[in-house]
Amino acid sequence: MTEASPAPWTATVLTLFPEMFPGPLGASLPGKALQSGLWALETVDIRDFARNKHRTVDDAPFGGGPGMVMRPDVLAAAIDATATGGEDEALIYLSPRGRPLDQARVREMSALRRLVLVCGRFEGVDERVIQARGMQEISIGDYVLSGGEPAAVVLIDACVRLLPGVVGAPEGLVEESFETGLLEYPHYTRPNPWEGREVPEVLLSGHHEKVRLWRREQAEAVTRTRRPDLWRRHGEAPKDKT
Ligand code: 4GX
Repeated sequence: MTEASPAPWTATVLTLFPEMFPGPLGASLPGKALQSGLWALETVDIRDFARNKHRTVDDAPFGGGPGMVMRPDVLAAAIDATATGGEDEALIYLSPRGRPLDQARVREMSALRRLVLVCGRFEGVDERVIQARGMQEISIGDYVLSGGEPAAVVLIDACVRLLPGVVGAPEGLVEESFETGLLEYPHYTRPNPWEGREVPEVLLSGHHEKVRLWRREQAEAVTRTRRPDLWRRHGEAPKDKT
């Protein structure tokens, strides 16, 4: 007899544009993992929860000003029909006002059972629905998108690649930027030379210990110059023996 497999890690996206999914999540690594049932994707069309015949989801801001705001009643109805409020689930609003996304947060979210991601359009959503439903606000960076959907894609992609069985060699994940607290060392492959540029000699030497030390130096140098913020935090973090 074959066992029914338990529900996989699931992303449920609340959006006015369900046709934007799976989008890039249907290709490459996340796409293959989706096909193999290692994770699941659901979309909920927020407009299905509109209450009038015109299916209105937005309205003018109180206090005046440009643009439109997503109505709290419509969004709350979509959330209440979707989210369970269980502690194996996170309810997230993607917004430039949110706490910046980082790899530690991605790791936590990939360890849950389900993410419910709310994608705002217009100037945003009524503040009261964020409070009333206890939504976590997360930003993918200091720039403004035309909607939360590309941010949801980014967040889901980052989570999915950490799920068991999605990335072939999990050792590779440990060495990565942000897991070590450093940016990655530079990579090289054939041909050598290429356009007159030589691959660093040490990489051709076969001395594994020298290669390891060279890569560590390179990672430190690039982190120090490009990301002084990461470099300072790396300096504060407890070091391992290597
Ligand atoms: N990281 N956007 C949210 C609507 C909006 C506008 C103003 C709150 C205030 C974004 C980001 C992002 C575009 C999603 C605007 N919400 N999301 N949307 N940066 O730019 O996550």
